[in-house]
Amino acid sequence: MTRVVPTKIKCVMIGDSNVGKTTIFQACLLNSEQEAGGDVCDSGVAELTVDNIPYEITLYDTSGRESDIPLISSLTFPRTNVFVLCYSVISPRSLENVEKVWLKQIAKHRKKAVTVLLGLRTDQRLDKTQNIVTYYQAKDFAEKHNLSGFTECCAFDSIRTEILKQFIVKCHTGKEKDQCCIQ
Ligand SMILES: Nc1nc2c(ncn2[C@@H]2O[C@H](COP(=O)(O)OP(=O)(O)OP(=O)(O)O)[C@@H](O)[C@H]2O)c(=O)[nH]1
Ligand SMILES: [Mg+2]
Repeated sequence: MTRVVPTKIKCVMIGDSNVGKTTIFQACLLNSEQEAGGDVCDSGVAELTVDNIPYEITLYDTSGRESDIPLISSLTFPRTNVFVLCYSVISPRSLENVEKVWLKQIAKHRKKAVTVLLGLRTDQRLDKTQNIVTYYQAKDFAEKHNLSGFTECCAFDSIRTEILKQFIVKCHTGKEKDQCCIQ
């Protein structure tokens, strides 16, 4: 039997420091090898099947320090298929910075890539009423900026982590992209 060659997707996670990028990156790659790429980025490959088609997502976790942006963009942005713009749902400022900092970098370096919004640390929103980003605030943000998708995740929820990987594939293939791929 011939083995179907997986479709490869390069996916780079960017966003402010402390929003949870490394934690979700490690959760997505729980049973895979990870490569340390120096101070500013690490990478690893996640394999999965969606609609009977095999995919290989090479995930890049990057530093959230603004001073590292030139290095991150030159090392990781070329040939990126999907950018995951990460913010923390307990930090409205980190969502503001998606607009002020991170979207501008994509516009500057790789305008045509698929760009999706990912809210992290959702378990920590449960007991709070102030200083949070709600699901609908972020959904509106994603629509306003014409992003290809939006979802939320807690890194310690293995089901949500699996859904996140499928979501990345679906946004890449555009299958659920009438306007926005929302989950
Ligand atoms: N409760 C909870 N804590 C989380 C979650 N994700 C991350 N954290 C915590 O948030 C803190 C920051 O997470 P990191 O993954 O290091 O954040 P980062 O975005 O990689 O930060 P930089 O590498 O500085 O850019 C850590 O203390 C994590 O344990 C989550 O889903 N739930
Ligand atoms: Mg990190």
